[in-house]
Amino acid sequence: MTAAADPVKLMKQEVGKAAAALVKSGTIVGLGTGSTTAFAIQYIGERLKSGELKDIVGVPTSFQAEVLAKEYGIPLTTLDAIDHIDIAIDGADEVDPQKNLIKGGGAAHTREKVVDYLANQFIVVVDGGKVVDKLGSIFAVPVEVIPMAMTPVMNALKKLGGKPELRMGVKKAGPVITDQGNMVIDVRFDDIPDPVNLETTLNNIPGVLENGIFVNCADIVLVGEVVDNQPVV
Ligand code: ABF
Repeated sequence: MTAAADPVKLMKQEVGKAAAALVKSGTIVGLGTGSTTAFAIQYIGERLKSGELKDIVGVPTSFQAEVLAKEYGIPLTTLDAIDHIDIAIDGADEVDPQKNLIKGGGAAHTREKVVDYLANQFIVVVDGGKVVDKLGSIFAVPVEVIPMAMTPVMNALKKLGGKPELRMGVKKAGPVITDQGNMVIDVRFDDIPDPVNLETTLNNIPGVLENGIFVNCADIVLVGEVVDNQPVV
């Protein structure tokens, strides 16, 4: 008896496949982070393997994306070797009606923002649970901070009306450390009426490297749902 296919996994696979189908031969592809984007990376690799897709090169946004890309045979490059990115595919934790995002649940938002903002076309892949009326409804805003500034940044976030918490790792053994060797503070706001302004304000706090609010950058948002136990994109 085979286990019934998990409809959520099937849905994420379909979203990933739909994003991978947008990649054209001969292009430079930003490879995002997260479980939904992982399927897009897999299907890009399968398209390469079948010969349907040719001559692409990937720019990973995290160590996780780099490992997956190598696993699926996607050649990689770095931002020093290219002058543009044609398309980036990445996940998100929240998407609002203006396609503003909260990202960083995977503590990779700093490199993600570099790649996603550089891309000529940025494709976001999410499940329906990520779609919100207003940013901050479900997810706190991740803020990458250099360790020596953790306390003053916490205080500055409280002064902004936020409720900051240092992100701890598995089993609370210690703080999560980013690919840059920094820490992540997750800050909850009761309301985020102006994400553009908050994004700038957060990044102007001394000691903050990058925050997880992505504004005016997403071009296409692919949303997966499970309807009558079937994946719908
Ligand atoms: C990454 O994808 C992060 O910015 C975001 O937190 C995560 C979402 O992952 P998933 O697709 O697993 O929900 O880009």
